[in-house]
Amino acid sequence: MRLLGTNTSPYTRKVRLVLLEKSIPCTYVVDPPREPGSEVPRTNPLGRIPALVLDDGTVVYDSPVICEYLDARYDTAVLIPRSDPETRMRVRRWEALADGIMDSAVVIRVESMRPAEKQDATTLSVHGAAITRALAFAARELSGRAWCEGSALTLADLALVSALLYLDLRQPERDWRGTHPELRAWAATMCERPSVRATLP
Ligand SMILES: N[C@@H](CCC(=O)N[C@@H](CS)C(=O)NCC(=O)O)C(=O)O
Repeated sequence: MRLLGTNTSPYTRKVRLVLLEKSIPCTYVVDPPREPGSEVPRTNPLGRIPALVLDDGTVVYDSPVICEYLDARYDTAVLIPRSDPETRMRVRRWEALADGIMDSAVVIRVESMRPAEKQDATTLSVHGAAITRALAFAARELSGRAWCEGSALTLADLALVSALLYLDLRQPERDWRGTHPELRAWAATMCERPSVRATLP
């Protein structure tokens, strides 16, 4: 099994965290999709990373599908609770929240790389505000808990830490730790995990 991705992609990082936390053997291939000769456009019709290539050649995308597949396929450390529909929904909702933060941060990153006179202020403010609201929601939901959901690590934690650390990378001016001490405390603990350390960009 091979995972195509890059070290700065937060979606790739989420999948790498799942692989590490579940101790699933997988070859990680750094493959920026826009580089000439990249395998990604030939592998994932959407031309995006992460893309997981199974041993029989099957390609799995995008990151929520990959994470769900890996969690269902391998029993080591179940990360998406399998029995209770409400708990399962909340874990997947955390993932959607985290992915949404990543989506908006990527939009802002792409927009910010355009010449200043061509940047769309509405796009920047709409996506900036979405991230601000999502962070406030996450902080309220966490409010002093050790884990996003229940009493153990789930995909929710791995998705959220991937989103927050992507903000550190791309929006270092956004002081989410200062604004939300609940997120700061939770993230500090998460950042001690070997999986998180091993996937630093
Ligand atoms: N919803 C997708 C988003 C994946 C995505 O947008 N990945 C970016 C990199 S962070 C990408 O591959 N963009 C294509 C490009 O850069 O050409 C997922 O969760 O996997």
